[in-house]
Amino acid sequence: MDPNTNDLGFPIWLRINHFINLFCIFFLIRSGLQILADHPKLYWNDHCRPGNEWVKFGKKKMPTNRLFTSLDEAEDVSPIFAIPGGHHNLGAGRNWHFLIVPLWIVNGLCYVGLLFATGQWRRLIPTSWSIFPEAWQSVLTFISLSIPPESSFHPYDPLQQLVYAGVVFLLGPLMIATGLAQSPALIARYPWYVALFGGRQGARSIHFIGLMLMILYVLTHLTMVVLIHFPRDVERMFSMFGPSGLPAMMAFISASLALVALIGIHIAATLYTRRHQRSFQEHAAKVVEPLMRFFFGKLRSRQHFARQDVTAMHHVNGYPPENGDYRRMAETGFHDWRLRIGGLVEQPMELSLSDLQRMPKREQTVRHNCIQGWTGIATWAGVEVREVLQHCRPKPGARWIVFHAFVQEEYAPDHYYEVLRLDEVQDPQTILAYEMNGHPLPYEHGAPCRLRVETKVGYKMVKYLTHIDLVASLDQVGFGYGGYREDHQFYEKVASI
Ligand SMILES: Nc1nc2c(c(=O)[nH]1)N[C@H]1C(S)=C(S)[C@@H](COP(=O)(O)O)O[C@H]1N2
Ligand SMILES: [Mo]
Repeated sequence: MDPNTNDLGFPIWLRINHFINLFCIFFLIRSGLQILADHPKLYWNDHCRPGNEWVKFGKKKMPTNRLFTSLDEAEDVSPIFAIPGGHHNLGAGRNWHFLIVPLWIVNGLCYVGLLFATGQWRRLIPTSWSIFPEAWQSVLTFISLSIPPESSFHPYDPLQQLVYAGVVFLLGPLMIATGLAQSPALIARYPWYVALFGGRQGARSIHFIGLMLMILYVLTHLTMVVLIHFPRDVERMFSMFGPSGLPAMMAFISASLALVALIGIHIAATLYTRRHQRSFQEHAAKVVEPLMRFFFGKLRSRQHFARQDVTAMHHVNGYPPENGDYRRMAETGFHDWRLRIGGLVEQPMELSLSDLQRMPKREQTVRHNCIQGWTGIATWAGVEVREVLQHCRPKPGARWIVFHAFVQEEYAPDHYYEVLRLDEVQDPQTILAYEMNGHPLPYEHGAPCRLRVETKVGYKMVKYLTHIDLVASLDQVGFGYGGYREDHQFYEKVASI
């Protein structure tokens, strides 16, 4: 072994960096499990056909004889494993994930930078091919349940070195790459990128496998620290002879304190998130939303799937309205339905289905990305929102555009509504769709007319439209957080990933 490596030690920056990393990883794992629980099924293609998943968690069985929605498929998860735990706390789980990711990445970049700046890289990066046979020897030693002799343990044995290098330089970047590939905005703009992973479900599946590897790594790493390093430290502490007694005691105490602090922070964060969902949502939004807008906000969709890519059984979220108003209109083929556009516009309008059909028609075959995790591909046709806006001419003060739906029983007495910023609906693939796969919109997918905005996750695309309002401030809409899901389920309003 390179003699230099014996003198590397553990500089203070390395310890702090390590602590921050562990702090982040725990949050990422726990919030990741929360996100997974909302659609605990993984697939290898973007059709997400029921029964086609390669792995599934939870015991729920979906009915085959009637409509079910993806909300019915969500599973509960214990707060011991997930943050914040519970049922459908997806909004808070995502906020934790996206709050921590930037910190984790910055910390990781500092780590790699300092590794190379200080020569510490020799700890991690193998400099000889002999590392592979040597690592194999270590595997054999561990299988025989003995611990490699201390002399060959400094700073790391070859197996450790290989695993550490793999985690830092392969697993970490892969998690970032497959995480990014789940942003609807990014993959709508660069469809080739997500194709690298075999689609969004491929990226999601690989992200999950990475998560499992990460958990495995953290567990073995911590076990090793507790089983091997702690006893050695204690032994040296008690020997107290020579130079190693005091540093060993310091190492033991600081590592123990760090672990206790980590657990304490997690318990506190979990309780806080569960008890103060609204205030957590507000605080997280200050960080998460600007970052999301900065990285994904300006991307325009450039998706063009082929007709034969269309998903045969597209998932549904949100049951069709059952009430008299909606029924009556449905019975006459929505002949009496009018889409009202009002608020801060020069020219309020009432458009019938045939008015919409007479306007320039746009057709697009695109992927739908539900925030819960499933996807589906369909051809949607309708009128560009920007075209309609040209006719009604927004007033200067108008900043937000609100889409309102018919009352659905699951949300009664309220109704579903979502808000987009006016500049977010300028994408030509943002349309008021009245056709799906060449037919009038089916009931379950939003008849007679629904919004499609291809750079956002699905909850923004209001189905069963009744009216559209232009407003100056979010305070004028619901509780003021940007839509029904934001108001009631604590989602954030940018929805680009
Ligand atoms: N009116 C209304 N629109 C809605 C919803 C809803 O519950 N009600 N669910 C949203 C969510 S979360 C998703 S993923 C998509 C699902 O569209 P689909 O049912 O056509 O697949 O619709 C969105 N629009
Ligand atoms: Mo969704």
